[in-house]
Amino acid sequence: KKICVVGLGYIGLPTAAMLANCGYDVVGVDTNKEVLDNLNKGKIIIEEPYLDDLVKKVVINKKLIGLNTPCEADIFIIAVPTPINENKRADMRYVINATNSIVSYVKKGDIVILESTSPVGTTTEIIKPILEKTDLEIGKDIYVGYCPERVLPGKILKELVENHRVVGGINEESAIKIAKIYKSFVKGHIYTTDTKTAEMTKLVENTFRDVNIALSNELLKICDNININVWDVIEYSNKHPRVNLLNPGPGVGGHCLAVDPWFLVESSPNLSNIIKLSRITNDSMPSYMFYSVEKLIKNTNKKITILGITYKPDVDDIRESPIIELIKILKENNYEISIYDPYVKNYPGIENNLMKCVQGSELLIIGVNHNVFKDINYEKVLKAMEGNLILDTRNSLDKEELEKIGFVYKLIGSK
Ligand code: SAJ
Repeated sequence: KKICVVGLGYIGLPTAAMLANCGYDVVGVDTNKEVLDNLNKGKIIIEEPYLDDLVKKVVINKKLIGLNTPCEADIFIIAVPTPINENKRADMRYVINATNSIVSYVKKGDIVILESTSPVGTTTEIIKPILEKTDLEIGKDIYVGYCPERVLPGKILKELVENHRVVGGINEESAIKIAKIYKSFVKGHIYTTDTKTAEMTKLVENTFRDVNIALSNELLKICDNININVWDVIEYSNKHPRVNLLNPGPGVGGHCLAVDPWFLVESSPNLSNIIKLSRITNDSMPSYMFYSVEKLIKNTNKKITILGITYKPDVDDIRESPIIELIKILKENNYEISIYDPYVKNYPGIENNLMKCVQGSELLIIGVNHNVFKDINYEKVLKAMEGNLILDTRNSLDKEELEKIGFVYKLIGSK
């Protein structure tokens, strides 16, 4: 069977490679020439453990090829981005374009699956009407459904296989046929339901995490205000069998948690109070980090170095990164800053020489806890710096060790 995967991003590419590895003939479609040129050489341009080896293997075996337009296939998978616009409403342009782009290739008996995280109703109200242009009967001549991805960037290949999946079919037959396809590589259970339930489930999962992080971020502010160490409070609270607080931090980034809860707010604005407030709380954290910086140094002539700007550790993704927001605020307030992140290649002002970067710095901000930062020689760093301050926004470094070598270490949310 032949599969056409439209969108070769963080989700489309690993899914395409996985299906190709299971024996399907897969065509990956993307409009980005750089992605296609690399893919057809067996290479990837994103940072994701083991994905490079898998892609290389299936491209060499000719099971996966990249094209810039869709083609005739038995199964179509749409995995394109669903961002939000400035009014915090879903921008469905890519989903609409992708669906339109496959219409002339869809034939009787084919299966069409949407994977992109989308507002509730997308499959029935956007995908279905577009596919009706084929004059084929939806659910009878062609099978349509929604199967959201649930993988964690950094662990994509592992979670693609191990996680349970939810498939929402436009009718039962569609759901069963789609579940069978995923069964080829998913070891977890595959639950079948209707499309709206599956769409809602995906949004709820990410909202759950966002709301819980917001609670911890709010606790951080409260603890700061009453002079208590929030990390101790979280540690002790989590000793309770039914409490599991998440980590506070500089804010919530990435293309999922910072976006998806807004789809729920959009659908029921007067009812989604906690969800909206959580988004606002998490979005307020970069400003709160700035306030923490200003408590440490209030002199615009001093240089600040930021270590790590991605939205979370050990990835190269800076989409919605709260540290990028913090950088913006620091710049607006005329701080001189230098930026170091070994995972990020093309960000304005990024420096790939750590020692050059910290030269003359008054303050070091740990923006994200990349694992490689543990191996930094902080003694050497301190010597190159002008001052001796560290602000850790991720609770990632050893206070005692740093203080022993002469740093003044400040962890957010601690006294
Ligand atoms: N974060 C905190 N505190 C925490 C955990 C995370 O501040 O305790 C921050 C991170 O630093 C990061 C953001 O939240 O900025 C999101 O990171 P994440 O690791 O929680 O999640 P993502 O965005 O990489 O992936 C999420 C996952 N969803 C859930 O865990 C419910 C993943 O399973 C989804 O597939 C993915 O969204 C998606 O694509 O929807």
